[in-house]
Amino acid sequence: MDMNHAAIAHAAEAAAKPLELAIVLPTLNEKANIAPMVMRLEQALGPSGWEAVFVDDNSKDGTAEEARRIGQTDPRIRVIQRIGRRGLASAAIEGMCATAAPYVAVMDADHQHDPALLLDMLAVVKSGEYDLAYASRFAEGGSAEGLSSKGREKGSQFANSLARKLTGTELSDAMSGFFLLRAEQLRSQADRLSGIGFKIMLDILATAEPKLRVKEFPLKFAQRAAGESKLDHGVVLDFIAGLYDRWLGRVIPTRFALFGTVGGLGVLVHMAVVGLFFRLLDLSFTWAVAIATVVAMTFNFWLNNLLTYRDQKLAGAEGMFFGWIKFCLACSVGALANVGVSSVLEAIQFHWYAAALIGVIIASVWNYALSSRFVWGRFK
Ligand SMILES: Nc1nc2c(ncn2[C@@H]2O[C@H](COP(=O)(O)OP(=O)(O)O)[C@@H](O)[C@H]2O)c(=O)[nH]1
Ligand SMILES: [Mg+2]
Repeated sequence: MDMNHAAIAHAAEAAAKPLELAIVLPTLNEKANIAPMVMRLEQALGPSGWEAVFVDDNSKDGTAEEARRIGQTDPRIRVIQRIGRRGLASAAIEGMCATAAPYVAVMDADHQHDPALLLDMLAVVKSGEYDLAYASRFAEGGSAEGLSSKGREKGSQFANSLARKLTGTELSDAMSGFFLLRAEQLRSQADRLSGIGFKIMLDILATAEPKLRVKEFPLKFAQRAAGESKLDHGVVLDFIAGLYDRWLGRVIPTRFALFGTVGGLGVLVHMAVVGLFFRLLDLSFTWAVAIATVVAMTFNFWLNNLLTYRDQKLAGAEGMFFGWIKFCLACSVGALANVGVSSVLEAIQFHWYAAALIGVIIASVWNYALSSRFVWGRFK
């Protein structure tokens, strides 16, 4: 190494800052957005002192491979590839727990969030003046033009008013997915976060004890660069699920409660269809029950896909068809268990009402266990 090279190497070393900030970017089919995002991060944050953690839920388009390709020559770029897992909130939590950086930020990988805000956000948290900095589309100077519909804007405003009650903090954009805080703070409350739904920042604010001091930064919410949106924001449902999860989720898990509620509605559908075909259309009872069973299972499959598993929804004709078949198979296992158990209980002198009810509960646990694994889960 001649003198010149040595001097340059030395200068580079001196300039290299220790790791300070990790940017966590949950991804689902964002391949084309990765390389441009890395460039923008570098522009905003300089050559060192940061790393980007892409948390990819095994995207079919090769997002994880793309991030790895860049990571081979750029050690600031890291990948967590999750197999058989879905969900924005849990991806963000895992990413934030997977870094040595003292500060963590979460942002979307689709270029709707502007990385240029990161340094200012970091500065206010680092100074100790605030605990959490976030980018708001509705703060003075921000804009929500990138929001795809009026309905979503309305939903966001409704969410803010609910969030105020939940967190006791005035937020102009409670649904923001772009925020920064001390990693230590996040880790200290990670086991209290639900990981369900999309409102991870809100969850952090609601579970923090004592309350966090929050600083807003106006965000010009851009249009998504490449690819398409994966989320639909059922704001109200997210809130109800979130609230339930906080108060009762430890006793009866949120997803099972949703599944059970859907099942209850399915019973109503079943009864209505039996009534229609047996009483009104004069079909034989057996046929009426058979038709009602198929209708109710289809209804339950559809509603569970929409509500219970909305963060890992099946889509496309093929996905829906095979999902439906598997759901029906899962339910028939539950139905067999139901008939078996309730018959035995009735035979050993249980009141018929209790016997039937216990049969239903056992069947729904079975159905839930099987379908969460084979219809929407890991082995789908
Ligand atoms: N890891 C992971 N990332 C997700 C999931 N759903 C969405 N994302 C990512 O979260 C960010 C926001 O999602 P997007 O579809 O743009 O939502 P929108 O901006 O509200 O339309 C993007 O970077 C997505 O790739 C998921 O289930 N898992
Ligand atoms: Mg987006």
